[in-house]
Amino acid sequence: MPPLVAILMGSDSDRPVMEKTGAILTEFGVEHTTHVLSAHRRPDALRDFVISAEAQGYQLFIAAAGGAAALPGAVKALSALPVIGVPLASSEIGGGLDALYSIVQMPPGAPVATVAVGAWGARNAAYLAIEILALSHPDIQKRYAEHRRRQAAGG
Ligand code: RP5
Repeated sequence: MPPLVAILMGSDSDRPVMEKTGAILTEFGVEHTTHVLSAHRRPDALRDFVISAEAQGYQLFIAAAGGAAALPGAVKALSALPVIGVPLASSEIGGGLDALYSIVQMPPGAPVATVAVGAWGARNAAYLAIEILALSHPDIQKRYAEHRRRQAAGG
């Protein structure tokens, strides 16, 4: 089965936080790939990947960046697939507020579903992706429903 989710990040330095996203997708059997593609430093490589992603079978992007976090918005500008944005606390101001504001304040018509800053957001990006994909993938829906049952039972 081709990968459904592309996890993008602006720098290799984002990887330790974003490994949590991949681990949760793996736990739920969601095929995914991970790419370091900076909107600022590698715009051409980012564009090439994003505009060909849907034809390759991808259904959703998770894009993480810190500082002047252009990546999630740049991905949205190039694709109609859903984009989940993860703000990271990389710069020396704001503890990630800079990235949060950059990602969450997309103009109407270009949505990026923005999650919490850092590790919580990295994890919730995976869960949100799973919930979206579960709408059209019965196998993912089944695994997620079982997880929710365990969670409700206190497991
Ligand atoms: C952003 O700048 C990246 O997403 C990263 O969070 C931050 C710092 O990048 P490096 O200088 O560590 O490569 O674009």
